[in-house]
Amino acid sequence: MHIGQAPQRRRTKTAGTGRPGARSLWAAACCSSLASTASAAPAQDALSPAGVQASHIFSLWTLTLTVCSLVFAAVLIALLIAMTRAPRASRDARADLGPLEHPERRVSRVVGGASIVSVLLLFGLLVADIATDRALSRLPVANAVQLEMTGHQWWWEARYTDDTPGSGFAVANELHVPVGRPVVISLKADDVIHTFWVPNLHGKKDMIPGRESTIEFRADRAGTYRGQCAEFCGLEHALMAFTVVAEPAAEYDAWLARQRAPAPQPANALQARGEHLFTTGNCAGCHTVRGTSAQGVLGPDLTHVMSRPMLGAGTFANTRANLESWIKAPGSMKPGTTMPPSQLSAQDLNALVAWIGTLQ
Ligand code: HEC
Ligand SMILES: [Cu+2]
Repeated sequence: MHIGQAPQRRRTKTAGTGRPGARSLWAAACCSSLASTASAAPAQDALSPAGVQASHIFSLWTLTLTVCSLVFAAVLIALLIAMTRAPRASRDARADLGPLEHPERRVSRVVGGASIVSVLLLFGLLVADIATDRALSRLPVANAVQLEMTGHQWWWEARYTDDTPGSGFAVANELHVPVGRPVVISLKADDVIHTFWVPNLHGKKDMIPGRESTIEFRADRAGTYRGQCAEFCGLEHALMAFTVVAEPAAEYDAWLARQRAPAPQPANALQARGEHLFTTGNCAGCHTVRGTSAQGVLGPDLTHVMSRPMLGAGTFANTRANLESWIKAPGSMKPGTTMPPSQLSAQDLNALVAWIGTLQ
């Protein structure tokens, strides 16, 4: 609406000011930000911390920004004073080099004082930096949710490793965590270096092949937060996102129970045909569906694939049409993916998607 009005305004204005253009830009920015709050897009914003770790980082950022802005303003003011203090009388007048020829006491005092203040401020920032690092490493992790996350080109595998043997399970591209409880994730990489980053919850942590590192955070505010791989990892690096759903303990427990359960049995002949195609076709070589004979590990676990709103690591919405296009030609939606296209007939594809649709 605002965007539509802008050209009209432009016509009534005299040309050459450049302001209407700027105004319509603002209107566009405003509309798009309204639109993004209206849809339930997951948050991805380091400046809106939803957990204690992100708050520590946010405080350090605010302090650094404040100190640096004040110093910047002070330098500009000093510059303005210097420029206006002793203007030349005319173009031909000799420059006033008085203070340089006979060093003024006051000038050396001001310069010396400013140097000391700079050193103190920089030292203060260093102390704040170290204090933040210590605070980040001191998150109490008793009773933490433990999981393992592996970065693959270009998707995320997460394993909920429970103390009850046999009740662990894998999910892809979507974590659920309980609000108020610490989460400890051990990070690995399968192929190249990836970086785990959920700006609302914590800073970045590299995932390096052959090495294991951990990240600890706690979500204190319920919500859905977007994570993004933050280390260039190849062609589809930009399409390697995931979400963290932070929810109250009861909802988290219900989610755990649903994810632990194996896939349901096919309820009709069409679905049974779909399952047969999946477990006897190449799909089973790469994907696991617990409760069937499919036990591949090269691709995401699909046992409860329909419980995820997005597929392909945040690339496309989980709709029937997208699922069909993906299975037919994954490379057209995410060029470079290792999942191969399939030559299924329309009936077979229909059966396959009918069965996948039951994997809630
Ligand atoms: C060579 C291994 C391989 C084969 C064979 C394969 N896939 Fe995949 N599949 C993958 C990989 C890898 C991904 C993750 C792609 C990404 O997000 O970048 C994937 C993703 C998917 C997804 C989206 C899952 C999600 O949560 O994002 C579905 C659904 C899927 N495959 C179904 C199938 C079906 C059905 C078949 C058989 C017709 C099949 N796949 C065959 C490797 C494979
Ligand atoms: Cu990556």
